Amino acid sequence: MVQAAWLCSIISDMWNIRMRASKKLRTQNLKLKSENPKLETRNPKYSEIHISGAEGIYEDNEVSEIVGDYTVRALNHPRGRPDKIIITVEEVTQRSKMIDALPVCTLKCSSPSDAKEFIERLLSVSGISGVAIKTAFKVLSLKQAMRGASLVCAGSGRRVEPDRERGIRASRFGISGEADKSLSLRLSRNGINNITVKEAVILASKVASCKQILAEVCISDDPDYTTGYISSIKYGYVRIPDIKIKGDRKGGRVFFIKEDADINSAINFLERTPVIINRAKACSGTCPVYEIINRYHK
Ligand code: PML
Repeated sequence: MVQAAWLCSIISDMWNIRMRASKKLRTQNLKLKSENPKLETRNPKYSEIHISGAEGIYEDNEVSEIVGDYTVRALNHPRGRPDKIIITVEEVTQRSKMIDALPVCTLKCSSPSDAKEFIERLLSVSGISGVAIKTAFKVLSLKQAMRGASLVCAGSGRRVEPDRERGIRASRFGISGEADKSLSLRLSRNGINNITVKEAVILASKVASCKQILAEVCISDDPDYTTGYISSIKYGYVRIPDIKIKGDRKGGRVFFIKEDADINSAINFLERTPVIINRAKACSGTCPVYEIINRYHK
């Protein structure tokens, strides 16, 4: 009974806070307006563009401060002012799984063509087939980036996410205060202690902790952000500068799943199981691809 009461208290004191800011853009073809002005007023077309997002798992006493921080972040993002901000504050009702952060390093890379070659090599040594790598490149070069990640079978290259527009949303992750401080310190020694890197490391660490996932590749859909990453338990979080040229709006995420995996249970873990990072690992500087390939983490 005592144990049950204790368990209940650590579960109900935690909150998952998620923020998503977006903006509606009118995408009406101007040519149509000149040809038929009525058409535009009757059928204006809009598409929603993603401005920013954030999430974490926090204690009761942090909720109002974090909601305030997320609101300020949403309103002041370099990608522009949103017209919709959704902040969800949801009680964590399951016990969180505690994991280590992935070790971080930056690949020596200075062009998108080198990046492509390095991605192929790193994915291939992670057990991803050529056809699956091809599928991933197709997804990452879609004109309109998917909202979430594509789930690609590591052998056959089949896409198995149930909804190809929405994709899979890695969610319900956070970092403990101590691990957060330690990660910041390690990242700052390499001059990369900023929210973008930190949040990407936290998300990638949760994804890599899913037993059915072999690797992840990510290219930001932010046209001004040209560093992407490949991550896995085996090689850690490998940042790839110049993965695309500045101004390119393409991007997205691909999770490579074992061919024989239980897809629904993997999706359930990625989207719904709360995971907290409670230890940061080594962050090293820039290194060549062969050094990363020769360095196994597990
Ligand atoms: C994003 O949030 O847009 C993805 C950023 C990925 C790379 C972060 C880094 O510089 O390590």
